[in-house]
Amino acid sequence: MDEVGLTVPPDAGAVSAAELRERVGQHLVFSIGRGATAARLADWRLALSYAIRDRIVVPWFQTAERINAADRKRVYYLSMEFLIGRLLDDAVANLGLESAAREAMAGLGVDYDALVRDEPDAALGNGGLGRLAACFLDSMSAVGVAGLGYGIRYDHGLFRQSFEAGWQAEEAEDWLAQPHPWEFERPEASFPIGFGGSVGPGAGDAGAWHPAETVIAVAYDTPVPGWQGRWVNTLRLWSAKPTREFELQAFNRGDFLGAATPAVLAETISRVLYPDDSTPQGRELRLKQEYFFTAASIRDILQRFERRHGDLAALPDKVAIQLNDTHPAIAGPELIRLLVDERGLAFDAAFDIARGCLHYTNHTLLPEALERWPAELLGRVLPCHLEIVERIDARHARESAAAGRPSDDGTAILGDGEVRMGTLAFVAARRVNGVSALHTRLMQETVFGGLHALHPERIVNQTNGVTPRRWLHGCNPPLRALLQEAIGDGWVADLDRLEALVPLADDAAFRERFAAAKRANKVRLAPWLAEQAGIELAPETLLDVQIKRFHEYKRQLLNLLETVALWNAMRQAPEVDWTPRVKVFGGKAAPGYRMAKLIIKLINDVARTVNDDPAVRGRLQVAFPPNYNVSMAERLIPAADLSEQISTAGLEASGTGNMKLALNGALTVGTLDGANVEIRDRVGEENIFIFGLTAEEVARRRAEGYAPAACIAASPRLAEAVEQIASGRFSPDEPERFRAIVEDLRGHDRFLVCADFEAYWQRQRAIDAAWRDRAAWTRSAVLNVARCGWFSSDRAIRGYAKEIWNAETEF
Ligand code: GPW
Repeated sequence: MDEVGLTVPPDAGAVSAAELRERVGQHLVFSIGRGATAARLADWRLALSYAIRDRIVVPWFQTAERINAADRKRVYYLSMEFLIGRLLDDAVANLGLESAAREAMAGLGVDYDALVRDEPDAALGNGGLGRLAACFLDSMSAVGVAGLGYGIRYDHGLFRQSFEAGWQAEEAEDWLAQPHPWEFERPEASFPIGFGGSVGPGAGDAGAWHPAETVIAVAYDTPVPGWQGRWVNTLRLWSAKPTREFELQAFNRGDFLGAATPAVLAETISRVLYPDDSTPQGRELRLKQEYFFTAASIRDILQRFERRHGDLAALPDKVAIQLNDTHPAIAGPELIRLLVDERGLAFDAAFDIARGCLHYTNHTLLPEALERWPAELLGRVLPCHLEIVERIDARHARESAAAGRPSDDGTAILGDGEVRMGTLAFVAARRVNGVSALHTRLMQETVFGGLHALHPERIVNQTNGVTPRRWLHGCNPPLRALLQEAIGDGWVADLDRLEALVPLADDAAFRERFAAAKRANKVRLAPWLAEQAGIELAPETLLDVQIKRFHEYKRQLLNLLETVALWNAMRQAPEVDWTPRVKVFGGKAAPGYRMAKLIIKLINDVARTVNDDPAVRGRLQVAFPPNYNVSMAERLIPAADLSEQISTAGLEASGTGNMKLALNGALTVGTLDGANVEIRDRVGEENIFIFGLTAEEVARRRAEGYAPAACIAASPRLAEAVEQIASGRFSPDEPERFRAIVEDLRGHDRFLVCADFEAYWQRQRAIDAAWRDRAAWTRSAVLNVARCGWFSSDRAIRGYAKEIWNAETEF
């Protein structure tokens, strides 16, 4: 830097509003090419983003220098999804530049908040899995882990959802339609990635691979500043580009169309994020995406290692690779292939090195959500890797036999013509982790039972967490201000400090101010909710939210049935002083998931009926704002009073929305599932509304032959609600519309909605009553905030660093 005589901006943070304003003006003119009078909001936003990015670059270099100088062990987080959302406000806050940025923009006549909202969400993920990866990136920078995230730079992120007559419609998302100011293209960091072809006799003992097609993976780097800008890691996303040679050969032959074919194939690979959450599509393009970003990342990792180290046996001392679910599980075979074919190692030595570096996080026990690839497809797209998978399976079988395990214990990687990616990831990993205490225990007892018996030290727990920067400091200014006054701001980097609030829960004056902050958030939300969903939110109303992907196991249908039953009860007893509620639903369904989309339509039909009914006006309203995303979560979560976490016990691996809502002072109504269990353990039984069957009870009910009809018959209010849906009460134009839902509820009810209905109803009425004692409610809400510090993703990352990666943390 200094050697080339550049004047670099001094320390992050140390910039005045005047200086920042000057820099914004310069970027507007010289980077955007526009003058102040012609500038649109987006131009100002880009100009400010570049000015902020300038402040990150030097600490970014300094972080790299520190890591290199200390030869620190590096942690690579491989994830198909990074649901990062907007970056400007987050970067500004991390650098401590909030007042400078506001003042600078005000001086230029631009509203800072409008400018922040102008930024499109980077929606490179579906839901919890992708958002967890984003929180982990933030925390790796916050605690100073030498971390690097690898993923795909999708041209189109998760689709935009709208409602057409209440049905979900999907439109392509276009976050790159405007320049993305946070990234740096790195054309020099590129690797050819092959597909198909054949495996011939080669140098190593796995045979050399001759791919039929090749694309180029090109890196785009986004700096990830940690709290106070003291550490800056990188998110490296790969984009697929065509190889030039291919194009030119065809072009020279006069085959112009053929010349474009590789370009089309190449660019298809990073074109679009698959919109399926927890239900993998066994499509060839998806497999190619998985291999594409994994192979590029592994090559990048090896190259970085080999620039500084000679002995490949030392790889596990310097490199930890975390696989976010099985999507990058081909990393094992790929690393072995590179070590054997290109570095000349023996298979067993290569396997041991790979297993020394790789770690796998499992996020689900749902059998249909576990990835399996037809061996035929894998052999066609990645012939060499299929051979390596067979060798890994053979070695696993030998280890298994040596340990005296039966050969038919169901732990084979290959079986029924398929490759079981969870098993592959497990066998090739040093550590395998679940994402909540319950989930990890169930992993050990169920899906990975056989593998756990063989490798009892391998499965460990790391309960999920969320970043307090985005999910408290950023999204909840009223509460942040109150915390600042009450306990300072140490909590932002050390969330356990929220415990200092515990005594304040009994301080009436503090409770008043806490309630006022919640109220301010609701007042802030109201106009938006009115505009998006035609709902009037009075601040006295209990705001009840269920925001998450639509999936039957998450049981939005249970919430909806209770809504219908409550509507009936209010109509039948208008003289009762009902607790007023607004129920908010938010979330997307996979475009091919018919049942989930039908449930969305049912919610919209019920919402119309209920909201139009004068008999419940001011008492019950249902809002379903379209296109739930990270930014919408940032609006809703601070205002919420009640958090719906009502999955069938044993099926939600962890949940992270549950943590965000509790951390912002919403009380949870929930089953003993995922991390709800740990939330209860921390906030205390009296500050959470637990109901329903436990995971063990669910298993027992199913084993006994669960029949929902008996539950419906035993609950008149459930029977009435189901009958209304069946008879077209909410769909008079098409009475049969919800037949599939009704038949499923009455016949099979795989997710035990009917079995839990009465318990849920009773709990909700207890919630109505609890809301009336506002001092006691607020006391519980304060205690939720005070005791949820443990759910920081900083704690989770420190856990991974110590117990899985064996990597240092700087702070
Ligand atoms: F099925 N999760 C997700 F395990 O968001 F792959 N998408 C997915 O495809 C899967 C899991 C998969 C979620 C879990 O459902 C949620 O319980 C968990 O909190 C989250 O991953 C992060 O661990």
